[in-house]
Amino acid sequence: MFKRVPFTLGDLTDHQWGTDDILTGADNTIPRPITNFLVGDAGGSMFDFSRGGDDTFFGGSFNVINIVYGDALRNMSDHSKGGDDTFTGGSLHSVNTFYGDAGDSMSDHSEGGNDTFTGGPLSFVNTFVGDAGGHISNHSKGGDDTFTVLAATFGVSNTFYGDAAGNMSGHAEGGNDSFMASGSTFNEVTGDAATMSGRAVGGNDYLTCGNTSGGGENILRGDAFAMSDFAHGGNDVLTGGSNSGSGQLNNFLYGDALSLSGCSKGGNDILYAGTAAAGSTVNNVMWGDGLLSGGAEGGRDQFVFKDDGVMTVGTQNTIEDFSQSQHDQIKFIDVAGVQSFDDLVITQSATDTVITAGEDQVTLHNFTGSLTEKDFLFA
Ligand SMILES: [Ca+2]
Ligand SMILES: [Ca+2]
Ligand SMILES: [Ca+2]
Ligand SMILES: [Ca+2]
Repeated sequence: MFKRVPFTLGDLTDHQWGTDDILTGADNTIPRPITNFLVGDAGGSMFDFSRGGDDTFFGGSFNVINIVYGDALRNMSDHSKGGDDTFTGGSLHSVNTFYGDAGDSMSDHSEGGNDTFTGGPLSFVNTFVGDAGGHISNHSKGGDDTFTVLAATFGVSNTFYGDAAGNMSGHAEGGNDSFMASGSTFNEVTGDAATMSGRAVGGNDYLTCGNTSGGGENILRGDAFAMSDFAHGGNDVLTGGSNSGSGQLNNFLYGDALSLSGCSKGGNDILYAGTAAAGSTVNNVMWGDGLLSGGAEGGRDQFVFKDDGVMTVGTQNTIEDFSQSQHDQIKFIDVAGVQSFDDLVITQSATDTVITAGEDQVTLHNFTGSLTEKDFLFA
């Protein structure tokens, strides 16, 4: 039987279960920044069959640093389980960091909860880690976490890890996480963990950068920076940001990771290029998997170029790892004058292949094979 216990500075153990609390950070009234430090259940670690409560956090406003831990400040091990926690960012110049479950690592059979982060309209710098600030190992699992920031001012920056900011190893499994940001100038988004090794499996994540009215940079990785050993990427959907203002927006999309080595395997991912309005610029650099070495294998990926009226993908689009043997495909949606393979103009330029589709253009870097109807989809 579980026993409900209020917040403790120590550990949660045995069948202790943290209460469901509402924690509100202080607003700032002085000219220097202040820090709110909020923890949902345990100031120490969680062991045995302990559980975190479902907590609700509100960050403070006006030049405030909010640092929030949904369940445990330190580690989660054994069969411990995080609660489903909710964080809402403060307004005006707040800097928000939210760890959904453990500030440090998760091991054994621990499980992260399903946590939710919603940024305030003027939350300036947001860092979200869905489950563990450190590593996830053994048979531990990340929860299904959700991050949303609809920024109202220019210059907002978001960093997101769906599961762990460190390594996922052993038989660790990432959750199915969701990232959605619009109006932000810089997004660095990783679906699962910084690195994945052992037999870690990435979750199936939805990572979406919305519209900005000006330049900026978005880096989206479906699973990790680097995958090694027998790590397996999830089947992720990545959407680059669009640009309705001036300046240049750069989208870097990696279906799995920057590098895959050992016997790691990429997932089957769908990558949407970002768009730009007339007079603004978008640059899409797309990798279905990442740089493969050793015995690493890529998945079956789809690269989507979808125009939306005056918002088009334009001509600065490159696919870095298009592969016919992996059954990758290129899809054009709502591109004016392009309904079938016959509407495409395909030329070679040194070691590249250039596809012209109406006003849009896609370059397949280091690809000199002959493209056929089977390589394309139209809608
Ligand atoms: Ca909690
Ligand atoms: Ca979580
Ligand atoms: Ca993933
Ligand atoms: Ca892939």
